[in-house]
Amino acid sequence: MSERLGMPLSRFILEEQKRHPGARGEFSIIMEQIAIASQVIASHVRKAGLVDILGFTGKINIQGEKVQKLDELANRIFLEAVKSSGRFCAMASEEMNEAVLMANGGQYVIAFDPLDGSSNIDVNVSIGTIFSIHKKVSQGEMATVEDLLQPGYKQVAAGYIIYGSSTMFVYSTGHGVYGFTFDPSVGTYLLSHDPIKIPEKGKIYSVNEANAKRWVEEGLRKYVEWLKEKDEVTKRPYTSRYVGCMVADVHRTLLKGGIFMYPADEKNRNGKLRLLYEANPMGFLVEQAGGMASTGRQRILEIQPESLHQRVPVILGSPYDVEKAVEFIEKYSD
Ligand code: P6P
Repeated sequence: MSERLGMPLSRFILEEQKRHPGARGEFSIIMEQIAIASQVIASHVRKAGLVDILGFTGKINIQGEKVQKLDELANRIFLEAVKSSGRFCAMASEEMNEAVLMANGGQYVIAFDPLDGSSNIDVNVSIGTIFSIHKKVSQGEMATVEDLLQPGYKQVAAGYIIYGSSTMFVYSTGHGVYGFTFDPSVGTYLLSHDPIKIPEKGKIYSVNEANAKRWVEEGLRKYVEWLKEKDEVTKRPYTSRYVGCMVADVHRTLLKGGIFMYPADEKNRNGKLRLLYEANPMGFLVEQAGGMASTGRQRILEIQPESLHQRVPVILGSPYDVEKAVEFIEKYSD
């Protein structure tokens, strides 16, 4: 039992900085601002049913999805917090067609999904915020899109906030994954998961099976049918859990083990989930927790991004389970 449990997020970040020489106070400022933004977003999410911010703005975002008012609000809140930290010179968001590029001396860039799973807002199911942070690599004063188009293994930090039965802040700076639970009586996040380690093998698979007939990979259809067969040795059949919000499904997979998938299908030839602000940050966290994150054909974190809103197939979770899915893909690949 970690004696650090209950430690406030701000103190934990300072302790972590002392443990990693060379880390300046940047992360403290960055994580503090992100945490504050998440608390403001959480306050709006918690009363979404009461305040007339439900329903659509009528606008369509770059994904071709109707934009919920809460999506726009969350984007504005997160963007302002990131800008006010003064540490970022480039920002990309699911809610913004173009990146925000600045020449403000910031040495970091961030990609985020301000409110993932927003279709769940109106039915009071968990939603979340996801963020991915890289170091600026371009030489000029002004940030460039290339600063945002870096492979996932170069992330210096990634995390998510899940607005569920409790509000949790989960992040990693490359030295393990840590979970903090918001305590309203204290008014801040307290360390509750120190650290998060994904089980080697799970018993839960998480995928929208309605798409199964359209999946590009025949091997995944065979794999999911295999999971349903009875076998004592491999503890099958697995059980199925699917929230329809990546943050919620990945959070459960991190804690309980198993596998989460959003495969490529005939409608979404590159999958539905976005590389920069969904697959990369979640893949980074899952690997930091001891798991694996693959497209089925390659490690997600090794993909060289080509565009801000690029999509990729996602298969992530416990090593045993991801390796088994990849094995089926290879076996049935034509
Ligand atoms: P489907 C939410 O809209 C999202 O982007 C992810 O959070 C989630 O995993 C996925 O889409 C759900 O998609 O097609 O199963 O509803």
